[in-house]
Amino acid sequence: MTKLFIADLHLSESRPDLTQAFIRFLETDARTADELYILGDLFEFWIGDDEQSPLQQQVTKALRTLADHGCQLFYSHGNRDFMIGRRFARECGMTLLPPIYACELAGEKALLLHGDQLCTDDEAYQRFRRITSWPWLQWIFLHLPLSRRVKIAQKIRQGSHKGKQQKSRSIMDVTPQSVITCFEQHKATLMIHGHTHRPHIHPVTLSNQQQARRIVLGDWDTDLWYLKIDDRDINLLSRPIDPAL
Ligand code: LP5
Ligand code: MN
Repeated sequence: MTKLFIADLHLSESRPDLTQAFIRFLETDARTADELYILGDLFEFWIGDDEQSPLQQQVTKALRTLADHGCQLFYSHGNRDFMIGRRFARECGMTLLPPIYACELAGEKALLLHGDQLCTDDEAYQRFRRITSWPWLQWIFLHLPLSRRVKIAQKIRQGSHKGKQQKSRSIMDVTPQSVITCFEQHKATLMIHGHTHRPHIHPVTLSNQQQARRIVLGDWDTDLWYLKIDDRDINLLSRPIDPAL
């Protein structure tokens, strides 16, 4: 049983090389997998399933083809594409996961999540996250014309970019105590997430001295990153993305 995990591809019309690398990944690596987990921020931003842009259509087709080949697809929302809805998931043949998904992996209780939930020292971000999760606000946003939605998303992205320049590296990383609390609340010993763009396998010591592992996936930019778990083998892998793609 082979399971692959990816996150933070940030696909957009301005990076066709990333889209091509992703499609190739789906046609090669993922074809040999039984399950593919996308742990958020597949897109640079998402303004509604009704957008139906050429990029969305291209990605939908590639994911659907993989699903039709028998690979099970799972999606966990990121902080940039938290508006991905049931319609897009259905079209791709993907199952949407809850914000923290508990399952068994490599014989351990594991948690799958995007990771932004763990950055609790970033109070401005957590406020932003709370406000944008309000259903009535999302409803109003989704009923605006597409062109307005794109402008708002771009404004928020600019605000986020500016905001990040004022924040320290540690504030934008996970808060260690929040990681431990999350492990303990779910009685888990393995965690897989993205968001921070700092790929690594971290050992974590829980309050009762039990050992756990936190695996951070890498973002796709110059290199593509994925985690491969088969039977009891866990490998965090990367390779350069060919800019000529
Ligand atoms: O994404 P990244 O890595 O750059 O930064 C994140 C946090 N930023 C965000 C914002 C997203 O990048 C943009 C999301 C676009 C969504 C489009 C749909 C909109 C739907 C609205 C539905 C109601 O998540 C960043 C973290 C960083 O990770 C590290 O963890 O620090 O957090 C922020 O920067 C948040 C800021 O601190 C506060 C938000 C500024 C918003 C400015 C809005 C201005 C204009 C609004 C116009 C209406
Ligand atoms: Mn993210």
